[in-house]
Amino acid sequence: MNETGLSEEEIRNILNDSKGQDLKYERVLSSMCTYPHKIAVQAHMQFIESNMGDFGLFRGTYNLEKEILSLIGDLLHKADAVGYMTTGGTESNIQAIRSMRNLFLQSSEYQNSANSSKNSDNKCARPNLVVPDSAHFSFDKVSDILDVELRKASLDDELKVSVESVRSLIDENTIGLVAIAGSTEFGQVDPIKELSDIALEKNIFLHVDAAFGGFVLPFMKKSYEFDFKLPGVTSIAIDPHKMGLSTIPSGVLLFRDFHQLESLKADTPYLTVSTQYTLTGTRSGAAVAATYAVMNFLGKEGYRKTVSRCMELTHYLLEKLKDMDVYPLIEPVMNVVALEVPKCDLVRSRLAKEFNWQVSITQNPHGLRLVIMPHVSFEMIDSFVADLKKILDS
Ligand code: 0PR
Repeated sequence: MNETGLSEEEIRNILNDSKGQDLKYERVLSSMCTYPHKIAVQAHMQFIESNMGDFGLFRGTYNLEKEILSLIGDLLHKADAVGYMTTGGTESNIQAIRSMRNLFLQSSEYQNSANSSKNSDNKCARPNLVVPDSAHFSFDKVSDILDVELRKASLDDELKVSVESVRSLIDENTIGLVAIAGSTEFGQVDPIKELSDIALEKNIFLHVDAAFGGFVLPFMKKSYEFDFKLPGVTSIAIDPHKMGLSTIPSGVLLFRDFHQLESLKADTPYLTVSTQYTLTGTRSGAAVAATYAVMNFLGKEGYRKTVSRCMELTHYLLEKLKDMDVYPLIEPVMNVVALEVPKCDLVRSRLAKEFNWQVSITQNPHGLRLVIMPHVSFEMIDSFVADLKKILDS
């Protein structure tokens, strides 16, 4: 660090230069994030210093968080669900599984088996979690951090998790299941009703990762069963900083029952509040205000319009691609499209190098992946398809 500071103008110039090196979303078809709504940005700036890690100092922001939880709880058919605002899907997934694991380790069956293994050479078995093979990589982090074995269930032809495969992986050390409502690569929704039935039958937890789909599915014309309406669903991750049009970092984790949240409790003796359930200590109150502002500004009607436009653009894209004999790997459920394109890794790098387009790749099956976020326009799609055609024809 320099002994004396730079001038405001010097700092502004450096920042402008850095900002100029960032890609603009107008060339990005790979991201699950987008420009936050203007009203969210304004609220974020107004609450920039607010720290939810010590919310006794920020009672107003704390009340906004409570309102958000009940708005999202209501959207997900449980207005009295409990939870908190996280930094996004990764933290929500970690905390949901941490709660499952803590409650499993405290359970009387586990305690009994732990006591009996003390008297023999048997080691206490490691808890396991059954996730779809399509689960986001945050679950690999979960496994590592929490020392929980990850059992990956296979997918069916439509890239939904196979219920039979899930069933076959469950044993007495399974702490719970994960279902995805909007998979990262394909935007697919798992058979969550069936998984909810299994969770109830086996008396285990079911976490729904709706980080992306949570702000899409409730606003679609077709109705999907994926939330607390299903009695086996015990927790949900949903991210306002993706399709919710809020600022980063805005995630929400909701639990069906208070005892799940309580299992995450830590004492915080020297703060204005004596307990914390969160993973991080210091936590952005700006993201809370931003999420409150955009959710109340748009209302359900606003989100319905946003989702409907993204879906219209998705279908427009598919129609144009049909003329070029390019088809999706599965019929898109939401605004995530995976295309069957020969040599897609090469196509992806040429799109970036020659035309500055950012797209991504799905692993299994291999395809070119596009996310049609609210920053996408009809003109953007026209121009992207024209550039893709040039590459495929050459
Ligand atoms: N669960 C699902 C279903 C997700 O798709 C993601 C992120 C997460 C959890 C984790 O969320 P956080 O990244 O908020 O912790 N999915 C995208 C991905 O990893 C996130 C993303 C966003 C990637 C913007 C790129 C990008 O430009 O691919």
